[in-house]
Amino acid sequence: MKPKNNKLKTKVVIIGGGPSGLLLSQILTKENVENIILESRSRDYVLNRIRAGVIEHGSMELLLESGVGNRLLSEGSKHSGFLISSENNEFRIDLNLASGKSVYVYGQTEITLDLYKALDQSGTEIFHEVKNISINDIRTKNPQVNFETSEKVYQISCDYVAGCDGSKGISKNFIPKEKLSFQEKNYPYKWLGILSKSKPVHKELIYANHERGFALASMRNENLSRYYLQTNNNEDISAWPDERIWDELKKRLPSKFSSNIQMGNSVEKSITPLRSIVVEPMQWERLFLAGDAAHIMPPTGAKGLNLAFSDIYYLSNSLIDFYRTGSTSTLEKYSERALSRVWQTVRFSHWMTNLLHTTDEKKSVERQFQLLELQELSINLAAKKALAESYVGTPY
Ligand code: RFL
Ligand code: PHB
Repeated sequence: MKPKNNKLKTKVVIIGGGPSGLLLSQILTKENVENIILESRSRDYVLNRIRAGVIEHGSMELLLESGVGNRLLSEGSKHSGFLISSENNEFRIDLNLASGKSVYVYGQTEITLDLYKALDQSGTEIFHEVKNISINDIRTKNPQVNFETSEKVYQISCDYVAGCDGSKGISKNFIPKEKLSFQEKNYPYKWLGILSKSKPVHKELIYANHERGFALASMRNENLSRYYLQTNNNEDISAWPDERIWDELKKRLPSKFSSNIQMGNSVEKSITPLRSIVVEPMQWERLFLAGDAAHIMPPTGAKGLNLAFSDIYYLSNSLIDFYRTGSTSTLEKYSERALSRVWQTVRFSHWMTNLLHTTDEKKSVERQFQLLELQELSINLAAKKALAESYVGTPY
């Protein structure tokens, strides 16, 4: 029998220790707003999850202000453009068209590590491998969060709860169903990702539109490449040995790049379905949702992590404002402010996904429209500028 009811008290309980939860904790801790993180996985598992790589200008600034951006600036690489190819021809999107801004290539894994180091230094409490979280009394001034570890059963009383537990998290289940709307779109393809110890094929990212399907050549550093391939929804990772992936990448990237591709061993391989989901509202009483817990989108625009960070910007500011002034007026506006940026970003990710992926019907009207739009984008400066502005991220 586990000992019962170890009682704790804090201001904000953060459910989920991914990038959203860790960054929220870091910003609150810097402002002396006490908080506790509850994470269902082990620290090692969280630190080894390979995900995002492209960091918007605003995310870089937010990380710097939060005291965790120095390594991003010294070890990440600044990218002022990327290539789009259509069959064998490519053109460049100059990100400087967006008021001179750039993006940074720096792995989500590294950001998570930087955040853990900062939180260790400040002594923030993080419980790992927690189970059976329940949120109670969320409509009162004194919500309670119950959970278990392998040794003990805990109860934390707090002022607010932040649900930062990703798309499969449990926080949103504590909002009455009739209060929530889920808007969902599933795409008819998946992304197969491979991380390989090899020199990237080009110094900038290449988004490749090809009749065989979309491909993306990305990187983590000059010795670590990250590639993605569009696959059918019914495909399994076991059907994709490394050789087949390299073969397919060579076919989909323009020949001047694919002839240089270095085929290193894969360090990680994964397959992800593509979906857009928006949960509204992002607040109910004293429970706030942020990051993937509230929205996910296809990774084509490199937006998920960046959008999670803009939520955290709004949420942390609102909480800090409450603890400074006692007024809940900015907290009450959180959901509306966050959602306006969410919808813009989900729309952009959807547009970029449709522009670059192909369906089985190669001669369809959609394919003709797509090729025309790519051709237009390759020559139209206003269209390039609009894409650059969305890609570096709208200000918040
Ligand atoms: P996360 O990262 O899912 O973290 C949620 C955390 O909550 C924990 N958790 C729980 N904890 C306690 N109790 C429970 N019941 C829990 N259930 C879950 C989980 O273990 C986890 O630690 O959500 P967060 O923090 O909101 O961060 C979001 C980002 O991870 C995500 O949006 C990005 O990775 C998306 N994404 C990209 N975003 C970008 O901005 N740029 C990119 O280049 C980019 N590339 C990508 C991506 C996502 C990808 N996949 C795998 C979906 C590329 C890919 C392939
Ligand atoms: C990545 O490097 O993981 C990456 C880059 C750009 C994207 C998505 C993922 O659009």
